Amino acid sequence: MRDRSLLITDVRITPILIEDAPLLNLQGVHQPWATRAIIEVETFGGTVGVGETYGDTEHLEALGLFGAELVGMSVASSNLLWKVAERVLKPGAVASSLTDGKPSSWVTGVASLRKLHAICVSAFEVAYLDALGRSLGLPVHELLGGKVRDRVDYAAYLFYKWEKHPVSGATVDDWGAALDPAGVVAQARRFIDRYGFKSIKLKGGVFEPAQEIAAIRALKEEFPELPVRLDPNGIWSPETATAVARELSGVVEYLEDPTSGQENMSVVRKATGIDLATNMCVTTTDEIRSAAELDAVQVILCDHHFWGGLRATHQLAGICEALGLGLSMHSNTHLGISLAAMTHAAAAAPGDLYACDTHRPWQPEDVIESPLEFVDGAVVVSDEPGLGVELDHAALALLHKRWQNSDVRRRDDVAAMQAADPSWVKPAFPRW
Ligand code: GKR
Ligand code: MG
Repeated sequence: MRDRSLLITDVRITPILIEDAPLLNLQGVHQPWATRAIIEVETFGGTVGVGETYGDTEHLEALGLFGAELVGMSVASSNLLWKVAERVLKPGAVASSLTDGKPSSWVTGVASLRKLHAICVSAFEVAYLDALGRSLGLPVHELLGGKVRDRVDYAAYLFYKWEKHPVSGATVDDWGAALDPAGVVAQARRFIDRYGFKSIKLKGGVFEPAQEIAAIRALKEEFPELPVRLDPNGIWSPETATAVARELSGVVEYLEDPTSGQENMSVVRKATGIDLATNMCVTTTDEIRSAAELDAVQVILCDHHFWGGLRATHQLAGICEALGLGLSMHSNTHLGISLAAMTHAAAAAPGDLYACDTHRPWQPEDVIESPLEFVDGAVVVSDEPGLGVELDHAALALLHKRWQNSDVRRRDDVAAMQAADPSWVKPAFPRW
């Protein structure tokens, strides 16, 4: 007998804009505002579950089509979300940029119909699990089989950055610029003093490899006991990546996407034996087999937002364990609902987990009451029902109003860079 109280009576998708710092990457620079979408599903029993995902126009349209199909479904039936995706999200019904096989501007592999399905399923699966957990009085990690760790470690995610946004002049933070090894080390020191992070990741692909190697060496000198990673988002040729790997062998914990594509990654691995991680060349389940056969990656960075949700993350953890691959988590600009979801998924993931990436310290705002904190580099896993977070309705309304009053509708780091430097062109791969 179906529990009527779990049936969905309303679905709300609220686009918002959040402040973002002028963080540099291979494409350009983060805009002053980043888009996100906040999902709410309300049940007949009056419970509301929340989710958070990408908020650019094309995703909002797809989420809208998808969300409209969910009234009357049970929040205990997230497997059926895949069926809804197959029925509703077809080429022609969604923006072609979401399925065109080109690299996504979120630097998360290529766009595909399968990935779009996974993105929409994930956004609502998190909200379903939150609502179900709240209704049953169980934390989300228990709906995933229970936590195998009480705390989830996150990494200090360093970025080369400007002091302020060049056009608006906005300073989202008082961290100042970080444009050389000394600036990067100072940023790491502040991250570690403030949050106690025990792993360091530097977003690279911004400067010539020699400068980024110098920054990594400076970090290692300053924090010899901490593992350090470098991620140039695939912008080096296999030859350059091999040369960098030779220089940084024994210095970095792993190199993340030093070059593009599984074949090139495999070349670097074969030549150097260095461990390689990815959130670009393995981003869907069907890409895992070839990567394992080629020995192209040793660590997969899961991101529940595009892997298909928290249960898909759990499955991926099992696959990684079976194949002897390491697991970590990828992040894009996000707020506290996503951090809570990542923490529950990571808490329940079997096997060893590398400290997870998070952009969370870079965004000063949130849409939840009592934002989650990093203590000793970790987030303590909540045992409260659902995700364990409460939506801050006033904050949500404010950030939605900002979205309504603005014309920022999607992430565009290239345009943001061109606003500062009209001669900037999106770099061709490989750049170095
Ligand atoms: O936020 O600029 C950024 C990152 O470059 C992000 O878009 C990447 O997806 O963090 C990411 C990564 O690990 O590749
Ligand atoms: Mg990466």
